[in-house]
Amino acid sequence: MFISVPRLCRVLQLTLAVIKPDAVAHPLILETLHEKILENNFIIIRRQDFIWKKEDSEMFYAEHSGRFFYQRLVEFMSSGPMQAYVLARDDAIRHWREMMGPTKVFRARHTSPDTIRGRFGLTDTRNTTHGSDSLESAHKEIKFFFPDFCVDRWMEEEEPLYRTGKVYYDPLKMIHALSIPG
Ligand code: DAT
Ligand code: MG
Repeated sequence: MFISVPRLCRVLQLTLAVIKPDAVAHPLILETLHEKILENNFIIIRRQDFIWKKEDSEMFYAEHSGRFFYQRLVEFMSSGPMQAYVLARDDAIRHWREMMGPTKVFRARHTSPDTIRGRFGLTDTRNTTHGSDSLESAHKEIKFFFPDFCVDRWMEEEEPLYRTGKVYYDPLKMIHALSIPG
């Protein structure tokens, strides 16, 4: 599957998307979410499975420590496998968050039933997906999951190639790659 050049004319932005344990536990939901990512013209730069220890959850969600849901959140995020993606697209951060819908599943079901959380979320904690909420958090979160991935270097060296070149989807690795010219 090639993404043609004209659709990729605006500068690409990176975001971190995570499919949380509640969704990874259900292969059909996981598959549907992966397809949604592709249908929405995201370029999958990295994709990897993770299983967190409690300490990883605590570190990632440190900003929420002290909130009433923190312990529940930390335990849930270390309760089973997750799948993390580095996604590229124009306006990727906003677009992925729009696809996810509101944080609170019970609200999402009413106000945005067609969003990911509205369709698949189980509770306000077990809400199916994560998405970075700003450029700063995307940088930080991509580094958290993929410490060898340098966002600045990717933006400088790879972004122009992914935006203007032919991008190929590898169905076995389930990520995109640049096609070799000729
Ligand atoms: P988001 O994941 O939409 O960025 P957030 O950063 O405010 O939302 O919260 C992080 C996670 O914490 C969220 O995905 C699920 C959990 N959470 C947030 N608010 C909650 C609440 N009121 N009750 C239960 N879990 C909550
Ligand atoms: Mg958040």
